[in-house]
Parts: sequence; C-alpha cells; structure tokens
Amino acid sequence: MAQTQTFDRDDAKLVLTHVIFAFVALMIGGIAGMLQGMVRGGMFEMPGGISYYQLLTAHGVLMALIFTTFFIVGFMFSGVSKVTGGKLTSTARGLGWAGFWLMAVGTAIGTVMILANEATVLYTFYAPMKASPWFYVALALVVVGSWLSGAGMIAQYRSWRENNKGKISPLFAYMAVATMVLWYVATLGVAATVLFQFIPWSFGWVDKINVLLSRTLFWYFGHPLVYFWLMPVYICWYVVVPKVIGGKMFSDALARLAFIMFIVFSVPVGFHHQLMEPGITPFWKFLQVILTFAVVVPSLITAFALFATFETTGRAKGYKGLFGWFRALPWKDVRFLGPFLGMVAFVPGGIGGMINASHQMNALVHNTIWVTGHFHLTVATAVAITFFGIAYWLIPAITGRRLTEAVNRLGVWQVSLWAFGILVMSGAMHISGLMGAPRRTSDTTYNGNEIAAQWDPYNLLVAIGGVILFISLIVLAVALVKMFQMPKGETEYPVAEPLQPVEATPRWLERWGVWIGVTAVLIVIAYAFPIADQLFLDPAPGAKGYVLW
Ligand code: HAS
Repeated sequence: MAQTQTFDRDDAKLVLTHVIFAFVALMIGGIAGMLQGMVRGGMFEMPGGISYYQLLTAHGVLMALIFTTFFIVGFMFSGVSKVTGGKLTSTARGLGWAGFWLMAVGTAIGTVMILANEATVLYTFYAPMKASPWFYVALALVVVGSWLSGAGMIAQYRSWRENNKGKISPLFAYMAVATMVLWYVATLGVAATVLFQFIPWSFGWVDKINVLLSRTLFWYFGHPLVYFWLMPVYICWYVVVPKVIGGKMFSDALARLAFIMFIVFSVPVGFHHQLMEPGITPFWKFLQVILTFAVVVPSLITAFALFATFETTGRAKGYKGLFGWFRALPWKDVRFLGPFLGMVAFVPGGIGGMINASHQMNALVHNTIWVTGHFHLTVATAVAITFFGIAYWLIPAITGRRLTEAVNRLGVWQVSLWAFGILVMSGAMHISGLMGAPRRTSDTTYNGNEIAAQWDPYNLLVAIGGVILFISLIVLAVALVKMFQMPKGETEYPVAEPLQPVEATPRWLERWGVWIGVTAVLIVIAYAFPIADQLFLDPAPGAKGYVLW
C-alpha cells in the first residue's frame, strides 16, 4: 500500500501525546482496580504500607479524571482539526500544548501525593477528610489545563466560522465546542470549592471548612462531569459509527439538539447525588430531580437516532423485516463492536441512573455497591469501551498506518473480554448492592456478621470480573504496541454524512449566547437559594480537617 500521511504531523503529535498519556493512566489505574477487587474478594492482602483506600483513590483519580480527560481532549482535537480543514491554527495548537503540560504537571503532582499516602481522600475528595494542599493544587492545574485546551478548540471553530460565513459548522466541531462549553460551566463549581475552600483550609490559612457547601459545589460539577465523559462518546456514536457501518447519520439537527439539551439541563441536577443529605430542603431536591429526568431526554433522543441509523443503513443495503438491519452490522470490525457494546451496556446503565434519581429508591441504593455497579456500566463501559473502539482507528489514522486484520482481531477479543468482565463484575455489584452491601469499604466481613456473609459470593465475582478486565487491559497494551508496528498506509478517519443535507439544520441551534443564557437562568433558579442558605448559616458551620488513613 502506498505510503500516505493524511493527518497533519504537528496535530498528530498533539493528539497522540494526549492519547498515550491517557492509556498510561488507564494501565496504572487498572492495576489498582484489579488489586482492590481482589482485596475485597478475600483473594489478596495488600503488602504493608499500601492501604486499600490509597489504591481506591489512585484508581478513581487515574481512571475517572485523568484517563477520560486526556483521551477526550486528544480525540476532540483530532476531529476538530479533521473537519475544519485538516490543520489546527497555531493559536489552537499552542493552547492545546499549554493545556497538555499544565494537566500533565497536575497529574504528576497529584499521583505523587497519592502514592506518598498524603491524599487518600478518594476521587470525590469529600471534606472534612483533609489531603495535602498540593493534591488540591494538582487538581486545580488539571482543570486550568483543560480550560486552555477547550479555548484551543473554540479558537479553531471560530476561525472556521469566520472563513465560512453563513454556513452551518461541521457537526464534529460543533459537538466538541458544546462539550467544552458544558465543561466550562461545570468546572466553575469545582474551581470555586478548590480555590476558595480546600486550598486555604489545607494550607492552614483558615481553620474550618463548610462541608455542606463544599459537597454542593462538588456535585454542581460532579454530575455534568459525567456528561463531559459521555458527550465525546456520543460524538463517536453519531458521527463515526454510521460511517463505519457504511451508512449515513440519521439527523444532523437531532444530534445538535441533544447536545444543546445537555448544556441546558446537565448542571442544575447535582442534588440527586445528595438526596440522602440533611441540610438541603426537600423542595430543592424535588426541583433538581425533575431536571434530572429532563437530562435523560437527550439520551433517549440518542437511542432513537441510533436505532434509526442502524435501520436506514440496513434497509439501504437491502435487508428486510423488523430486525433485518441487525444482520447488516459489521460485527467483526472493532471500530463498530467497541462502541456497540458500549451502547448495549448503556441501556441498563441509564435505567439504573433513573432508579438512582428517584428519591425513594435512592434511599435503598445510596452508598451501596449498586452505585459502583451503575458507574461501571456507564463510565467504565459505555465510555471506556467506546474510547477503546476509537483508539483502534484513531492511532493508525493519525500515524499514517494501516489497521491490519490481526490488530483488528485482537481488538475484537479485547473489547469482548472487557464487556464480559463488566457483565460479571457490575452484575454482582448491582445484586449485592440491593442486598445492602456498602461501597468503599475494605472490610467486607463486618466481624463475621451473617448478613455480610451473604455478600461473599458476589464479592468473589467482583474480583473475578476485575481480573478479566485486567486481562483485557493487557491485550489492549499488546494491541497498542502492535499498532505502531503496522505497515505504513492509510486508515480512514470516519466522519459520516447526514441523510438530509445540513442546510435543513435550524440555525438557532448554533446561537451559543442564547443557550448559555438559558443555562445560567436555570442554574440560578436551582442553586441560588440553597447555596445562599449554606453560605449564610448562623452560626457559620465548619469542620476541622481529619486524616483518617
Ligand atoms: Fe449516574 C451516580 C443518575 C448517567 C456516572 N453516576 C453516578 C456516579 C457516577 C455516575 C460516576 O440520580 C457515582 C458518583 C459517586 O462516586 O458517588 N446517571 C444518573 C442518570 C443518568 C446517569 C439519571 N451516570 C450517568 C452517566 C455516567 C454516570 C452517563 C458516566 C458516564 N447517577 C445518577 C444518580 C447517582 C449517580 C442519581 C447518585 C447515586 C447515589 O445515591 O450516590 C442518565 O443520564 C442516564 C440516561 C441514559 C439512558 C440510556 C439511553 C441509552 C442509549 C443506548 C442506546 C443503545 C442502542 C443499542 C442504540 C436513558 C443512548 C442497543 C442495542 C441492543 C441490542 C439493546
């Protein structure tokens, strides 16, 4: 095959550095994950000096915050470059590199603090557990770095629009900008609590921290965070998957509408993580639960659009009957199979989310390992497995190599193993969670308590699932190395065309000012009173810090 370098070299370097960083974080976080499953399953005891909670912190931070953020930034830069002319402007690329270095330094400092056992506060870093101040500084660096990267993508998008006045923007770029807009709005909460509460408190400049306020600001950020993970996945499902299966995207306008709905509805819902918490009046919880059900709608739209894409593609290929299209799908292509397994996992994952959001049912599942099961179906499957599927074409596409059948086959095994491991692990977590097993505990025996003994078989299944997932990661590592040994050549960067011409897409979907304004109003309605309550309580609440490890 002819030697072709279709991707700009400088852009490729930026993208590849992010993706490799992401996968290194994933591997380290994966080792921690497997070990903690084995500790809880009674298969292994951590050697002296390293605690279960230290592992759990490393696992959560590296998987949920670092792997995701680096992969998302790399993937979105690649697509923005691809659809806006094939080359980033020097401003966009410069901001991308500045963002990368800030995030990398932040990750390094944070990881050292966790390894030194100075920050065993889990990835949600709830006060009044108090980590080294450098852990919070590290978090701030990661967030500021991601802001710079977002500014790079927005700069690229703006320059495209200036050069293409009156045209509707390419869907991938639009979706990347929407994702970053959501990220800016969401991270205001975590930036506020880290800068104005955690850093002054952990450096000892103030004595006490307002715990309820810090948790409220964390979850103001924490729920849209999950959509920051999900939206790039939806970019793949809407834009990439239709092309991979040889079809067209069902509707450009519907995809944009779903993304606007995410911006508007995903922030004012954080109280659904605090339903069991005292100090927030039921009315505000009720309001935010209603809004939570509104943020389910863009996912339902997406499910509809995906089925419509599969069906129209199958019919165009001549497949008939109600489910004929199912046979038209390329089951042996990892670029499709990865994301598709993610979609399948997201069906029970999403339904579990709606159960969590229902106040009475939340009382049953909150702080049980059911919740851990929920987020392993969502972020660790719908999101992670889609990212794996992306890596199998993104890395060859940007390095100018041809995806070989051998690596594709390895990929099919890898994503299938991952899906099976999750089925075992997450299924067991859901069941034992319903039986009352708490999450985030190293001891599962409770001094030989009879009820706790009933969870034992499930703890073992969780450990077995964790080992299967780790084997999948080893296969992934082999596949990644092999990707750099594949022959030079061309792998397509798949971007689908819509069924209808984009001219049919309404222009109001691109009026960012209006949507950000609507979002701001909704946030003020949902948060102004409860936050004011928490800020101005008399006497002012506050807790000293505790180091429990
Ligand atoms: Fe969640 C807790 C509610 C979605 C992640 N969630 C968490 C935590 C994480 C997380 C990490 O209301 C734990 C935080 C912690 O450490 O404490 N979640 C929801 C709701 C949704 C939801 C209503 N969550 C996600 C996503 C995540 C994620 C997405 C990561 C990416 N979640 C909660 C609540 C809690 C919570 C409470 C707090 C629990 C507690 O008490 O602590 C919704 O957005 C879900 C909507 C999704 C759907 C599914 C649509 C299906 C699609 C696939 C189509 C499939 C096709 C193919 C086409 C309605 C789009 C199928 C083919 C076949 C053959 C079947």
